[in-house]
Amino acid sequence: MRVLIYHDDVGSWRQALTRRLPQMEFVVSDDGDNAPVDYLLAWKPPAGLLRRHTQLKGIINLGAGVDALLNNPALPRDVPIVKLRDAGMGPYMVDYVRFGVLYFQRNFDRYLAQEANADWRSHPITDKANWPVTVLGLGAIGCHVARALAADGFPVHGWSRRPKTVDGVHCHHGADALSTALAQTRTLVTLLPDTPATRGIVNAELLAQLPAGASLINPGRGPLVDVDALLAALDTGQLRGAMLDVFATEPLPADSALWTLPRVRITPHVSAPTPIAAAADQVAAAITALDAGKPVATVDVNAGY
Ligand code: OXD
Repeated sequence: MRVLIYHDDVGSWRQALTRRLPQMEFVVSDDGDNAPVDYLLAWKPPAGLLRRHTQLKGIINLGAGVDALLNNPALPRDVPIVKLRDAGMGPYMVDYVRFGVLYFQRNFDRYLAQEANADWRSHPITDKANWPVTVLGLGAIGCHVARALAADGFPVHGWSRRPKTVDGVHCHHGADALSTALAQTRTLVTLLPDTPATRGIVNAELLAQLPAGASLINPGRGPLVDVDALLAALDTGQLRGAMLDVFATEPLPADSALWTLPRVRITPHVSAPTPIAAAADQVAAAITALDAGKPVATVDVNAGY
């Protein structure tokens, strides 16, 4: 069986997978060989590569978000797609979000601004118990984050499209319940997939439902946030600050207004890289199951995740 890998770090993936599945032949896209392959393991493959391989039995997305793959015009519609589910990304995401929540809850944003004026004022600490955090999106990574923050002592609300139960988390679902969660949020964390239903979900209407002075952390997907609405909410103080890791256009263009705002922290899509060792175990299990015709959780192409 031949498996084609397409990834920036193709060498590490090939090594990790060959060690796990020595009976399979792993080829990389620059081998210059267009012989048919059975499976494609890829992160953001170009359309040309998908067009060349017409006999795929399965595609494994080497990341959690499938938006780029599903938006690829050459994606075959009848091939099962498996995506990474947490696969070691959850703990990285917890670190990123926990840092962001503490950044606002412990007033680091204010102290950072004060440094410029040698301003030694202190601010009272709001207890974690009085700092509700809402996580939009309870997929594998959203659940991991929600559980960890709840264990830290924050009241955590989780919101998803369909009903979910997560230990220690107040779970809400459906459009009507979103307002209930938002109304009591000090920090909003967006970990939804980028789908037609979620694009621009963080808009003026949503931001207006947060208590004044709330904060936003978006390590999910850039298109979830309507940037004009975000800028307006920062301007009026409705939002105290934002920590953003992902953007509709990446790299974030140098002329984006977001770079100029002291109350916005920007990181270059680094919140939760895929740890190859943990992910390779999941990928190896998925190809083995697919090839044996065993049930594997696949992406719902219509739902977009
Ligand atoms: C992912 C990502 O989806 O890194 O895995 O953005």
